[in-house]
Amino acid sequence: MSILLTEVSDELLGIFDGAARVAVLTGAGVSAESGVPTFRGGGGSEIWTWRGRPVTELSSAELIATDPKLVWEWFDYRRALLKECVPNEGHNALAKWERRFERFTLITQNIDGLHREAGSMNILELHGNIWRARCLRCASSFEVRECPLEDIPPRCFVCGGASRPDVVLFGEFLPEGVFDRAEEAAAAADLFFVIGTSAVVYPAASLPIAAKQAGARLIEINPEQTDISLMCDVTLLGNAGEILPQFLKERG
Ligand code: BJW
Ligand code: ZN
Repeated sequence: MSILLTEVSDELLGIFDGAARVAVLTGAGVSAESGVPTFRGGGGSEIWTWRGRPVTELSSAELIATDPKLVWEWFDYRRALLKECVPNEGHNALAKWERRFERFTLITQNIDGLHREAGSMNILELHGNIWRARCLRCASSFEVRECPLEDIPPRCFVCGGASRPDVVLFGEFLPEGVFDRAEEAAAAADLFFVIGTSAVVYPAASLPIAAKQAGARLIEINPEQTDISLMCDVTLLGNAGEILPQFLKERG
């Protein structure tokens, strides 16, 4: 049975305090309060739009194969917006959670780098990172902070080859090993949080299902109910930046 709450109850604090192995899956909603648009809206968040084209088309394996320059321009536009964004209270709380548990894994679908900026350490970036590029010739991955980009595509530091954004587009496989580690953390968790994601993009959306099947308690944090709400033990209806710090409040 799924319970709907609007704030963290004493019973939930008890479950949180008693957990040893915690895993968290975050999505675009966790960065919404930092001013980062989401992909599908929800909770009053802004949606990414660019030149009237849907994200599913812009961030796709098809487009990067046919028009890589356009894909770089789309990412350059987003990098300029993200450059102005800083972590919010939700990111900050998750960085503090990490120190409380025997084992803590932060699995994120976000490519904005804000979890790391907030101080989280054990992060699995399922969909890559917008501040990195990957060489199409030698496969080296390297940081690119320049924004706006002077040359498109940026050239590889190692071999001078052309690069692409080091992110996972629709129709592409996730980086080798990262998803395996996420699956392992989900299966080992006694408490699994699903935060700020519509949980429609696979394979990320299979992680809460795997955690539940392996016996974890599932807690969702989202201002709206989603495709997986019914499967969750509790859905906390609210903004991540308001709900997440409540788990850190003084115990009575
Ligand atoms: C708040 C809030 C606040 C607001 N606080 N919350 C099985 C079935 C059907 C299809 C597939 C399947 N398996 C694979 C597929 C295909 C596809 C897929 O899943 N499609 C679905 C849409 C159906 N998956 C793939 O292509 C994946 N690759 C793959 O499976 O490889 C194998 C393969 C290869 C070849 C052919 C076929 C298979 C790769 C997926 C990569 C996803 N990439 C993107 C773009 C990354 C780069 C970029 O940024 O441009 O990743 S898509 C986009 O969606 C982005 C996100 O990480 C991802 C998830 O979105 P997220 O984070 O959930 O955001 P939203 O906007 O959807 O939701 C925001 C939520 O926040 C809402 O719920 C709000 O309410 C909430 N919110 N304010 C808390 N303040
Ligand atoms: Zn190279």
